[in-house]
Amino acid sequence: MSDAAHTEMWEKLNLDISAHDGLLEVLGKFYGDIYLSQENRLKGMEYLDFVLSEVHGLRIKELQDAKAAGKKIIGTFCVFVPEELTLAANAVHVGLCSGADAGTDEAEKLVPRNTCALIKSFIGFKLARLCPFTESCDLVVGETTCDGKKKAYEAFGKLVPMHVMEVPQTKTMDAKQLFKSEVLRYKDTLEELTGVEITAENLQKAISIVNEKRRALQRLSRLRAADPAPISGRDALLINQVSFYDDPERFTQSINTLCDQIEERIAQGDGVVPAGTKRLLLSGCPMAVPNWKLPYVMESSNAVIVGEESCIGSRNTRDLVDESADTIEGMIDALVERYMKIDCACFTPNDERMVNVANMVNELNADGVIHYALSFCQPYAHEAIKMQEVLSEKDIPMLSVETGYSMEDVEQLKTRVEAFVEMLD
Ligand code: BJ8
Repeated sequence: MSDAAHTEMWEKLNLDISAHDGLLEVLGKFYGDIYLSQENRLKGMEYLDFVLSEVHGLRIKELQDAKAAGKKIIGTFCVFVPEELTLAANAVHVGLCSGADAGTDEAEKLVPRNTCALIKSFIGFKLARLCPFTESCDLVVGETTCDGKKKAYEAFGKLVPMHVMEVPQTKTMDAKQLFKSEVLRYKDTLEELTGVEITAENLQKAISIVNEKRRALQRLSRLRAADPAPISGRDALLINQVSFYDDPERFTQSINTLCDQIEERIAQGDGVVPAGTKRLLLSGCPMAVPNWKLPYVMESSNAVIVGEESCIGSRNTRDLVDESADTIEGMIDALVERYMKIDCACFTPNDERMVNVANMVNELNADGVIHYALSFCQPYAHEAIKMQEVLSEKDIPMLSVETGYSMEDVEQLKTRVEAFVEMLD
């Protein structure tokens, strides 16, 4: 696609062209510094570089072509929205979270200043007319997870067509029942929007597509237990980020090809860093594109990231949907079971997250954990305190970091992370 064709498409989506050009320029530079400067990258990462370079170009063109062919585009902000139902309704499912400050002043007229950067960012991108994904959506699905998001959707719902799913805050039987009724309500909404009936046949196929995607990401995650680390944490994060934008079947295939290359690399004893480099688990809030600041700081501090315990990471891929059901009711129950295993900090209690983090430390041979909470994120800031206690009982070192999207604190973060890495045995 030519530059002119891109611009014409963005104009049709009513983007602010000069502000959008400025954004792409900054992003391109940032990507070059943080990603393309890495040495010894796997060949398979070229696919990810390409997808990211065309994320506002060819991928948006694909969405527009899908729309022209009658498909609907569904945007989401949370891994609680079942992608399987979206795909079964022959619609496209995309993530809308963003990881850069944009339109913050305008966003602060709709939500309080002390709202996390992730929320301000998706509102700011909409108000500044910068996100072609949001502009392509026929429906945006929110969810009642943290207070910040559920209140922000009241304001955001005035700007886009919106459906909000109620996500319970506990995991009792009643809570599961509530979530089941919300899954059924989402199914009805999709059927009405798309005119496609969700049947046992199309849902079974969709469950299998999404499970395959998760299996590929699980395979990648397991391979990262090797020492030397065969892939950087930055690249693994990028893969998880791209999983929210790309066509799921094409993505699965490319990640499995990449995993074949990783297996060869491990068999040869090669890695992206020397054996014995300190290994860190990154745990906490999701990191949307282009929120690469902390991973970059960590991997420039004589350490390598070996796992991401977040929704753009293992929290989204750890559990599969049971594929044994052959009726629509059975499949809906299997979806509810799987989704209610998500250990988001919005739940109370949420002890399984502590267990899952400790397990990841063991499985991935991590030397320590960096807990990341976005500034003003109450749920993850609370759990940082609890996690510090739980991990210290197990003699697992942890550093708690709270930060936003601005680059102002990079040097300060680097000093703290370097000191943490130095004290790891
Ligand atoms: S399942 S983690 S994707 S809610 S950082 S907006 S929690 S104040 S993102 Fe999340 Fe779903 Fe949970 Fe995952 Fe609120 Fe915190 Fe902001 Fe957050």
